[in-house]
Order: sequence, then structure tokens, then C-alpha cells
Amino acid sequence: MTTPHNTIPASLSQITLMMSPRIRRSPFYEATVRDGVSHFTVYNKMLMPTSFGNLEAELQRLMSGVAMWDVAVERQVEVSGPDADRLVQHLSARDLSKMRVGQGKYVAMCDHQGRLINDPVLLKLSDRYWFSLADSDMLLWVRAVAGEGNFDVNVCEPDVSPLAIQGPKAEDLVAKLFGQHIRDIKYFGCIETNLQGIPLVLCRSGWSKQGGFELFLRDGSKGDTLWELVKSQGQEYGIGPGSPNHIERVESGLLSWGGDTTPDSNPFEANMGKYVDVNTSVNYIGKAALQRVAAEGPHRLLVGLVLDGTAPSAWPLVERVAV
Ligand code: THG
Repeated sequence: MTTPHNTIPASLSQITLMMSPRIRRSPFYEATVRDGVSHFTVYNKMLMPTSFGNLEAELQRLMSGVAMWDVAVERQVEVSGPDADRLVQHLSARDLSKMRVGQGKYVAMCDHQGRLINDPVLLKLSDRYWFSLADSDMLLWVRAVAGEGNFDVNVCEPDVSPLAIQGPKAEDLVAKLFGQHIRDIKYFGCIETNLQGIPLVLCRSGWSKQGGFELFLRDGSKGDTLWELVKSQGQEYGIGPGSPNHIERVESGLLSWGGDTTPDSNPFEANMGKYVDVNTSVNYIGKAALQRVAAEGPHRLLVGLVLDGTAPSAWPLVERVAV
């Protein structure tokens, strides 16, 4: 794996030079710099840590301990108001008629030709929905669709920033922070709560298959406090900083929209077919096109390959390139 071309050198002076509203900082940014972030990428026009300088240790923590990730780049598009249910269904290629408050669902958002334009986790809260997005400009899309269809809704990007706690020891840490009741939260289940007065939504989710939760911080001014709280309570479990890990997610078969997909991919090609409902009475954008793809079968398919053999130990995980 070579260093991606959009990786930014971690020296603070170089980062500061690049700062503008075009590249936003996460509420956890200062904390990640203090904790030694070495690489960033840009996702949803925001800096996302991609390494803290030791990918082997970061993978090890994820697989056998617990890791904390600044994933504030998973921006939310919030939909509320009288027509929220109807608009959210119209935007999602999945039957949401049985979705209850406190549930999350992985949904394909498609355009009218059935192209996959985002693959968010959709959360249904007591009075609003959040599309927790992958890396594409969905605020524009959702507002345009709402406006063109005269939906009576409010659509915004709220001050919400997820912090992921992932790994086999994540549940113990989250139970220590919030109480034993969190062990009953089902996969993608979410509750509106707080941690020492910091407002957040706690969800059993995260972009790994090692188990864990995401803390959706609802007040960006508390990012530093939340980071330090999780870090200090996690010491006994050996917590350390990390980031969405591409070794683990490839081995676990988790989709990276824009990484594994092209602008023309449909959800069947991307192995999201099991989350797409074509035989349903509900209507949504792209349904007719997706019914055609489902009937014909996809023309190409994203597959995983297992390379059988041992890599020479001299192969570095990351190759440094001059910038
Ligand atoms: N959490 C939150 N927001 C996110 C992500 C996240 N936004 C960006 C990105 N990740 C969205 N993409 C995915 C891709 C896969 C999964 C979640 C979000 C995922 N998939 C499982 C699978 O495919 O096996 C489970 C799906 C299911 O069983 O319903 O978890 O991680 N907040």
C-alpha cells in the first residue's frame, strides 16, 4: 500500500497553511494532534486522521483491544418536520415502513438511474432522522429532492460528530462509561443520552466487524472533553487512537463508497443487494432502474480475493513518498 496522494504531512505549520472553510476541522482535531496523528485524508470536506504513525499497533488494538477513532467526517444530514418519514423513504432504496425510533439501518441512496450515490447508516431518533454519510455531497441532493417535491421538512447538517470506540473490549469500556444497560443495545440500535452532561447519541455501530459503538457528539465545543474522558477511562483496557482500518475492513467485506465504487456503480455491483428492496410497495428514487438490474443481474461484481502465501517481512505496510 503506498501513501495516498491526498495525504497531508502532519507538521502543524503545513496543516495550518491549508486551513480554510474548504477543509474543515473536527471537534477532536486538537486532541488527535496532541496524541500524535501522523496522516490525514480529506472526507466530506473535513480532515480525517488516517494514522498515528504505527499501523501495526493500531490494527492490533482494533483486533484484540480497543481503539478510539475521530470519525467526525461521517457528517449527518438531518431531516425533520411533518414530511420527514415520507422524504427519508423516498431517498432510501430500502423498505423503512417498519423502522422504529432507536433503530439504525444501512441504506443505499441511489439516483434515478439506480446509481449508488451514498451508503449511509440511517438513524431514526425521537423527532428526526440522521443520514450518517459516506463521502459525497448529500446535503445538496436531499435539499434539492425535498424542494422539487414540495416536502414539508427541515434539512440541515447539524453540529454532530461521531467518535468511534471499536474492538473486542469496546463494550466493556462503553459499559464503564454509560452503565451496564448499554449491553442490551442491539446492532445499530441507538439511544439519546449524555456523558457527564455532554449531549450525545450512543449507537452500536462503527466501520469494523470487531464490535463497538459510536458516540455522536451533539456539541462540537465539547470534543476535547469527550476525547479525554474516553481516553482516561479506557486506559485499563489499553485504549489508543486509531482510524478506520482498511486492512480490517477489506477482510470484513465492508464497503468503502468512492473507494470500492465508481460514479456509475449500482448497489448490486457493490454487494449491497441484500439491503435493497425491489419487491416492495413503497416507492423511492431509482426503484424502476434497480428492479431492472435485479432482474438482469449485475454486469460486474465487487469481490474479495485471498492471497495465499506469506509476504516477505521486508515489505513495509506504508511506503513513504516525498511530497
Ligand atoms: N458509521 C457511521 N457513519 C458512517 C459509517 C459508519 N458513514 C460512512 C460509512 N461508514 C458508511 N458506510 C458503511 C458501510 C458499511 C457499514 C456501515 C456503514 C456496515 N455494514 C455491515 C455489512 O455490510 O456487513 C452491516 C450492515 C447491516 O448488517 O445492516 O456496518 O461506520 N455512523
